[in-house]
Amino acid sequence: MNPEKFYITTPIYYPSDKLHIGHAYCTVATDAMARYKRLQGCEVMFLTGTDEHGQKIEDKAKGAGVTPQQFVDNIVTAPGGVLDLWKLMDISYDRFIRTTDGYHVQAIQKIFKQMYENGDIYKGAYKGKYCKDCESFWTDSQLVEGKCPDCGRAVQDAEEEAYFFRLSKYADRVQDLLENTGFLEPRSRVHEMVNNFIKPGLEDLCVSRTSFTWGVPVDFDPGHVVYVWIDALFNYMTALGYQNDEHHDLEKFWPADVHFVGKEIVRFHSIIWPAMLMSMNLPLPKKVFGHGWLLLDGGKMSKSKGNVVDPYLLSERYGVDALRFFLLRSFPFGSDGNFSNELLIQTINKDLANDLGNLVSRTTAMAGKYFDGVLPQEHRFHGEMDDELVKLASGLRDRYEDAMEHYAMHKALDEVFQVIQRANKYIDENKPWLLAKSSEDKSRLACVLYNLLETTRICGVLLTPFMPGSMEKLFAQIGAEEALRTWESAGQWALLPKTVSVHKGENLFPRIDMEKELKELEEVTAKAAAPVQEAEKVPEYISIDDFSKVQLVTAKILACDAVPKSKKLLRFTLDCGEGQPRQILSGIHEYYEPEQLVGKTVVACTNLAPRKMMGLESNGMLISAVKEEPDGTEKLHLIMLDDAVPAGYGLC
Ligand code: ME8
Repeated sequence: MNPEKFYITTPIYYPSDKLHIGHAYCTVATDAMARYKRLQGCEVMFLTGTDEHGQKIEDKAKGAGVTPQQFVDNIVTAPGGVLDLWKLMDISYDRFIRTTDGYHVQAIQKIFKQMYENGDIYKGAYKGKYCKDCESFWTDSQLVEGKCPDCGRAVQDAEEEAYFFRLSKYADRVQDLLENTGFLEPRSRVHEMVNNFIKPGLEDLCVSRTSFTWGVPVDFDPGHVVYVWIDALFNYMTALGYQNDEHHDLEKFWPADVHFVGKEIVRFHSIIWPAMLMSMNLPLPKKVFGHGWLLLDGGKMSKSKGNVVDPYLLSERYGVDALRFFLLRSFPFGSDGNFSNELLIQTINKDLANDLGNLVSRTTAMAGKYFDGVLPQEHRFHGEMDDELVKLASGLRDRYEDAMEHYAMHKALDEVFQVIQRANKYIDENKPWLLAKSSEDKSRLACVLYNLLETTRICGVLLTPFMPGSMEKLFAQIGAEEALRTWESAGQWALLPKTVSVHKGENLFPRIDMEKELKELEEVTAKAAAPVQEAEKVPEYISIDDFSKVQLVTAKILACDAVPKSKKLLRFTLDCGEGQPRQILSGIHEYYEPEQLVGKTVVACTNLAPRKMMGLESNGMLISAVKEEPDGTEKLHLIMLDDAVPAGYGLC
């Protein structure tokens, strides 16, 4: 029995750069699953969206000279953005959430407060490392060669007053969930989570930040914003109406049937997410499935490495369905897969042009040539010759279902293509062109073509979730009416009318000339990359009005000492010409000893909003030059003026 409801999600994407084909991989997989479930008659909720808060977005927006909201809008809703990409890729999502949507923001504030009130969130001080790219906190022992263990990039010291979630309290329950239920798949990821994260000791998780503002504000403690992952994970429920009145599907669809997520974010989904739900006494999702990465030249595709593949370019050249098919046919969903243009073209040529395309075009062409497109009533069945194909095609739906239920989409496709290959062999065995020569063999010829059409129909139904647009065209060519495109019909043989009308149409998947195509592809890719590099060189101008908003003054250092318990922070008492001293904290202890600095004249920005660090208020910022050292680290040099300049003078 199929469940009546099915709730499936993709991760919500960071709109910090344009999405690449690695992002499309997960969304296409989710779409195929959602379409498969709809085909089975389930009421499906397919959720996707964008995860729009966090320091990375704030920094990028600053760099681009726009507000964070303008920055994300430009990647999500502008032409060529995320919404357009999903439209192009035929993604049939039912709901799209943006974490900047008002209803979500308010719901997150309520959730945070409830966890604070139930005692699972408490206030403390965070000291450790932070990877801005992954928006992840790390302890020293978790770093790999001093770098972020997920992405290998440099981490920064993070030290601030913060709220913590009592993750440690849930360690045993989460371990039990992972080890003793089917919550996380593939199974190999269970060992990774338990051995790498739970067994070494699960520490409480820092769940608020104060060093930037682009996030959901903690409403009962201004200055704190909710850690972006807490904000992001709850999207799966707020999008259904949890803690808001925008939607009303929570009862119907929660708990989710499956969250599809990339392997690097399995940790968040299989440890932090269930622990937070346990804290809120909420039902857990039924499954988290961690898929592998699309690799290019052996490394994960990522914009910052400059090795991304553009899904727009590939869909334009080969069609959306060929691209969707390639992604799910070529790589087992749980494992990494090496993307290459050769593999893409090879897959299109072999499976789509040769196997499926040939089966359809040969069958429809012969029906046209020998019967003017309409098969006769009389079909002569030949047990020995027909049984194997008929049996294989009739049982296909069950084998396919078995694979799909285990999220093994490549296996389901393999089952379909075994039948398609068998059908092509059946043509060679039966030699319809010889049967056509004798009028006595016409009924046998009709039966052969009919068996081929039925096989194609069943395969077409089961390929619909993967290539919806092309399968509609296929059904039109083989004369399969709507009623013969259903899940029920894919489990039955001989549903096409005996006198079916066939229409040979356009070639569904034209063969590609590999050598010529690879050369052209190289040229277009190079051309497409060029304007981006040019564009990146264009400076982001600000107006003089923008500049004049920044109040820069000369400041004399009256006193300086280290902030207790902080490795980085120095506390400065400054004369900024205001009649009373001003206190500013600056994270430069690694570069200067306090006594070196007393008496020096420096530059301070005095109209930054006051901010608390380690319990002390900082009223501005000292200006430093950032110098990159030969080993790649950055060193700050305070801008110092000579003694001729007194304190309190403005800079222009
Ligand atoms: O992680 N191959 O967002 P994101 C396969 N906002 N999958 C890839 C990939 C590749 N080369 N590159 C990226 C986030 N992905 C969070 C999610 S959910 C509550 C918050 C996948 O835009 C990646 O593994 O960085 C992840 O599952 C998804 O794209 C979104 O990545």
